[in-house]
Amino acid sequence: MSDAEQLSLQLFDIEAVKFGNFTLKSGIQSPIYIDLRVIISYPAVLRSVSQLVNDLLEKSNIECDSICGVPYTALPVASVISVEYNRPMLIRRKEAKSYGTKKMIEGIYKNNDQCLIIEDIVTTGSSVIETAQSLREHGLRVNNAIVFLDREQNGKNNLEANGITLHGRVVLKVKYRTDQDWDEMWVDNNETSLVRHVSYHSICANKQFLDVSSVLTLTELLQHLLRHKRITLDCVNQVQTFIKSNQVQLNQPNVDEKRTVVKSNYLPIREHIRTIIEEKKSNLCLSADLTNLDEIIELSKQVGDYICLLKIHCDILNDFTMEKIRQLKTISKEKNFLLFEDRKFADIGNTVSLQYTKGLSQICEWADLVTVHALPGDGILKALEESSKEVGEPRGCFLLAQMSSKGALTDEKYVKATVQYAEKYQNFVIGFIAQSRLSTSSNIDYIHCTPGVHINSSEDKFGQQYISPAEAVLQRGADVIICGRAILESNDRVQTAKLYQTEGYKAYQQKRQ
Ligand code: 6AU
Repeated sequence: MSDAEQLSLQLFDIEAVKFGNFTLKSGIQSPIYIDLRVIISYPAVLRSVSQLVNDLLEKSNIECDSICGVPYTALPVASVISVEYNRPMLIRRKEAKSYGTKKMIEGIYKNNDQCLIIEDIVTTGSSVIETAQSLREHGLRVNNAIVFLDREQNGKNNLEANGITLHGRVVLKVKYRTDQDWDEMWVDNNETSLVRHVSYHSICANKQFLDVSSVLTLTELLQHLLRHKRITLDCVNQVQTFIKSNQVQLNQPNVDEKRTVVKSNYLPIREHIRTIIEEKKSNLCLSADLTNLDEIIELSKQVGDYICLLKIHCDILNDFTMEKIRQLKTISKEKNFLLFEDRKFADIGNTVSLQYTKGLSQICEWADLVTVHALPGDGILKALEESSKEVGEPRGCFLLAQMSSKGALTDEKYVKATVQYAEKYQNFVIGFIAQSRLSTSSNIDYIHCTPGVHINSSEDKFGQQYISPAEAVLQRGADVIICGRAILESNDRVQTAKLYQTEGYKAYQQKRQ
């Protein structure tokens, strides 16, 4: 008898699975009742459940820095796995504490740590989705979940609607090389058939995907019980009819999460910006050169609907924390603009890669876009592009080709060399910071961003030079206008942002006709 079969019988014997006529919380009459909470009263059963979950974890070759049991039933399972198999554990609170640290996640973790979710039963999938989302918001990577029992009540579809894929008994993940790239296959040795096929690119481009494996499905559980005469065929049929006619739809599929998956998975960042520009009728990048991140967060809520990019200088912020920057990132997703850190990297490859990924600000983790100088040579792009692949979302940069300030040394020769670097790293360099339309040898539609835009001023006291939105777009060929003080120093930032949005987009449309 297999371990799963034996455990199915034990679950029946301790009445974790009952058959009869039950009124569920929803008022529905059900011929089956499953309550795995009782297993804590039967240490041997708790141990077996934990062991099977851990077996699947090992067979699936899932690598994780920590495990997190969904409260409450999966918590003891995760604890046993943690102690027995020496796997550090995290706990996700259901509500934040009202005192002290207000932490949502207990336990020790670092940014980008890989965390595996453990759940006892998946019915709608909502608690797995919620847990994954919360862990991700805290900087953890969550790519896998293991569920003990899949009730087969549409959890799979609900999860898929949220960019999460449920598949049973994955035992082998095969990576193989295609003409252009690496691909992966999931192989189910139970049926020796391919149960799933995912392209490596989609996993790489978006680690938002979550693969959920289950130790046991309800059908398997019923079969085990039938085989050992614990239940009759009639009972099996009744339960299966009930399950088929009670497929659950999540009331509010998590649209945001889905949108994120679709966007980052299918839209390369250059097209993503073009789409935002069209969708929001805005080619305005707000240069939020403020020194307080709380103020930027508030401002982004007010003007987020009118911009396509929000640019900051994180090194001038006196209250920078990763938690706050994640809040800003969440707003950027809600309001559909990209986050742009104007870091102006200009060092050797090794140093910029550290500046991009490490330190207090860990720019690569949250900035969709950064600015880079071509001055040090193209090693800088190689280093940044390589580092950018460590995160699950697309990343890109703008190369500084021409500057808006008086006396800038960016002459024609420099611009030409900059364009050549862009062509060499065309997947990572999505466009230029420039004062004119640059001629390139490929037909890539590089995004040209022009700073130094102001309707009421022609310069500042340090040599910044301004032109109007129409001039930037129609005469200089800008796609995106970058405006800072024109908006920040106005009497009404929201109205002024709207004005620059209107002016910029009017010119953008005119240019594209
Ligand atoms: O509109 P302003 O003058 O208040 O701000 C312009 C913003 C500032 C500059 O650091 C930046 O645009 N900038 C850049 C960028 C974006 O790289 C290049 C440049 O040549 N000129 C320029 O002003 O945040």
